Amino acid sequence: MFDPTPILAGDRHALARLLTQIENAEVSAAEALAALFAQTGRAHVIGVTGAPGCGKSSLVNALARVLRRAGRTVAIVAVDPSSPFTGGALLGDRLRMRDLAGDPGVFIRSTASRGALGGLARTTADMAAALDAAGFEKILIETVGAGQAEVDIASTAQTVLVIEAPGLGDDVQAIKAGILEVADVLVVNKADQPNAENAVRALRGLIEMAAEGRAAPETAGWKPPILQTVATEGRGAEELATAIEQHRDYLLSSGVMHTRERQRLRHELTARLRDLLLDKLVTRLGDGHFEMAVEKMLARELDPGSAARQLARDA
Ligand SMILES: Nc1nc2c(ncn2[C@@H]2O[C@H](COP(=O)(O)OP(=O)(O)O)[C@@H](O)[C@H]2O)c(=O)[nH]1
Ligand SMILES: [Mg+2]
Repeated sequence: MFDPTPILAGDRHALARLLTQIENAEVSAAEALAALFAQTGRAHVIGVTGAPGCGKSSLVNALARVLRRAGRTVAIVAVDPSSPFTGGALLGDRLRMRDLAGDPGVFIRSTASRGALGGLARTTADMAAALDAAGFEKILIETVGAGQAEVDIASTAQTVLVIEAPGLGDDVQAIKAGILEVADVLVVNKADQPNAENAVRALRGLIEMAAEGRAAPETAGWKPPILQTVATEGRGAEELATAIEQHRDYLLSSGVMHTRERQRLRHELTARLRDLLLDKLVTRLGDGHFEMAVEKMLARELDPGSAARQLARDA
């Protein structure tokens, strides 16, 4: 049986061990997360996303320092699936965050694993849950790029920061793919570089368009601010921390926090049920039936809809 006491008491080794188990999708991780679940739901999870090189790690570092000065405990999860073997980017992040190391109020973890089950988004969400249970007040999750995985990870976070930097290709072309719709705070980092104003202007235009396409009408009460920072000097980090706190206040006072949490749990339950039922069904069908259906579909003898209905009926 998993004993949650060390993690709840702030044992960093126990926490690190659990994060590794989560990363490797070990059975013991599921047991631990089940035992810790009642202690979750207290942390403020903040997603930080943007193109490689825009300054996410530097900004997370600057933000963590501001949060520490305000007496908050901070956990950082740097997710970089682009370098699973070399670990190059992760080493860079370690160096950048060196000045935070040794502070017992800070916990830093890098992960490149896509996870065996449920993928990167699942791993990240479970890591956030473990850090939440361990008592960290602010959890910063750094993710690269703007693919679907990043949008999924954004759904784990209550506040999503989208980072842009001037001169990274064609103005704000780095952010597309639906990431703007989930942005709660926009940051133009490297404001010490030329053309920062252009990036701000371009973002403002995109934000207006994205506002029209926003899925959830209850978010109408929040207009994502656009801030400028120079992460390497800590410039704008205080203002960013304030904007993040304002977003949390808005989520709480409007009831959106509650709505989103319910939605998130509903999604998670649906995804887990789907996985379980599919496993059960394939097991019950026995070997070959699934592949046989695929062969028939390949030969155009059977369409996917009918194949699924047949398999579900036969199971
Ligand atoms: N001039 C300038 N350089 C920055 C700023 N923020 C980050 N950098 C540099 O940009 C590079 C990429 O930063 P990093 O934080 O690793 O970006 P990430 O890939 O988004 O995590 C590093 O060489 C940083 O020192 C900034 O505000 N101004
Ligand atoms: Mg980084």
